[in-house]
Amino acid sequence: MPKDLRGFLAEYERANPKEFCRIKKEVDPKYEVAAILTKLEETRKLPILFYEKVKGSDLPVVTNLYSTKKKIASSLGIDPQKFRDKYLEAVENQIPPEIVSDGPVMEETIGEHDVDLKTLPMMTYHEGDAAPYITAGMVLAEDPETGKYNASFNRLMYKSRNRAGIFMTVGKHLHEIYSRMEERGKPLPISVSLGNHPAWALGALYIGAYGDSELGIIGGLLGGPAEVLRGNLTGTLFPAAAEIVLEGVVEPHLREEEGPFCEFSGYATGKGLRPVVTVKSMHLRKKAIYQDICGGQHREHLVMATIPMEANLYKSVKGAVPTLIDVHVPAPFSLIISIKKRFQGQAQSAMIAALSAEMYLKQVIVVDEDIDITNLQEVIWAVATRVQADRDILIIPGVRGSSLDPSSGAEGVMTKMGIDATAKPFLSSFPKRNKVPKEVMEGLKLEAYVNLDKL
Ligand SMILES: Cc1cc2nc3c(=O)[nH]c(=O)nc-3n(C[C@H](O)[C@H](O)[C@H](O)COP(=O)(O)O)c2cc1C
Ligand SMILES: [Mn+2]
Repeated sequence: MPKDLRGFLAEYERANPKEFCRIKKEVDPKYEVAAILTKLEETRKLPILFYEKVKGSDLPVVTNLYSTKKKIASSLGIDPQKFRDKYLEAVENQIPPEIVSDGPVMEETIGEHDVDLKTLPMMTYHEGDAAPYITAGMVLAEDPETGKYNASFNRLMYKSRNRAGIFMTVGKHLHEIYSRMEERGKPLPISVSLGNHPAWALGALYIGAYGDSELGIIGGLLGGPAEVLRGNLTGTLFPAAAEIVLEGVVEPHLREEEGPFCEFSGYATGKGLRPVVTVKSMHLRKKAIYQDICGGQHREHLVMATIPMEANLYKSVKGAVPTLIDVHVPAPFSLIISIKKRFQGQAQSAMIAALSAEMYLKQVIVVDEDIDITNLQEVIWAVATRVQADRDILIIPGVRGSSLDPSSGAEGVMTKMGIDATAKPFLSSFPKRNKVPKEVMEGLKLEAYVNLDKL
């Protein structure tokens, strides 16, 4: 199994030529890349897109890489059905990273005075975007107390040659590390890497406790240590086989306008005063490939974020309700849980466990085991026929959530909601669902009564 992005791309293109689209015609990074993806999604086609020529940059661009579970699963050599097992196995069997002394990303280095973000094919996706953005950058940063590294994705807004605004959700781990450095009055060194093997993205999107090691999970997913280099300018770690790495620092007590940016929530989130990254150097592989993740509500963002989120939430809710059946994230900030309710109060235990495990969650619906949680019509039917609002809705005001929800208060303080859509008191004592007897359904041949070809 290849352990870097270009190895994976070559293998995927060979095995699935119809799902890999090379585009030779020059494309404009302003709006055109988003327009092409939007139109393709309308036709339900989701190939990996490889743009050989992007206006204004020498670097080719790969995008839509995580648009289907199949693509990500094949990068790990597993069946898409096995994601949850594989992910939780990696969380349980972490492999610590290995610091190596050299790696492909060191093939070219551009120093502090020459570095220019404009050489990267940063994209502008939607009318509401404040500037070109880097969206597929994975940030590594070290906690000043424990020395542990955190990995996360954070959007970067182009400001000038060597400066970019960074969006760190208040309450998430990178923001906590930055706050700890800021309390000490020190700049936070970070690395931003683009173009990693998909296992890095799955690991970075882990939503565990502060201090849990995403790098260890990446190792678990890769089946061997994540290889990292220590930057000699900033002292921070970065992936040795990334396509592109930016080393930089985030200055303390400095805030500038960042945003708006059209987000996965479906909205351009308002401007905020946010920290700024000063880029100190750029490392690149020869013929580096720039990775892009189209901003907004596109398949890629939703698919890649949902895999680790569902695995993590499954684990957390299972800890509270042993008879958990399944979890499903159908839309931003939303979760549906099915349980086999044995005791009163278990739907509430499930929703509290889920809301505590993932800060971004805002609404949770709990249903019984007879409901297909991937079928939203069935879920809404359960809400319509098993819920009394004054009895079954849990409302928790004043909780931290995502500031990307435009209905939230200042920087993401919001009211969270759980809906207990299980039958009361139990499914077994609830009116029976309409059902023709099983033996009749199985024994009856429709063709004996109806000529289907004529209908
Ligand atoms: C493409 C993509 C872009 C993201 N951009 C941001 C961002 O700009 N800011 C942010 O706080 N989280 C962003 N996230 C979500 C975080 O990366 C994610 O919540 C991660 O688990 C946070 O890491 P942590 O749990 O260590 O805090 C993004 C996720 C994806 C998939
Ligand atoms: Mn973390």
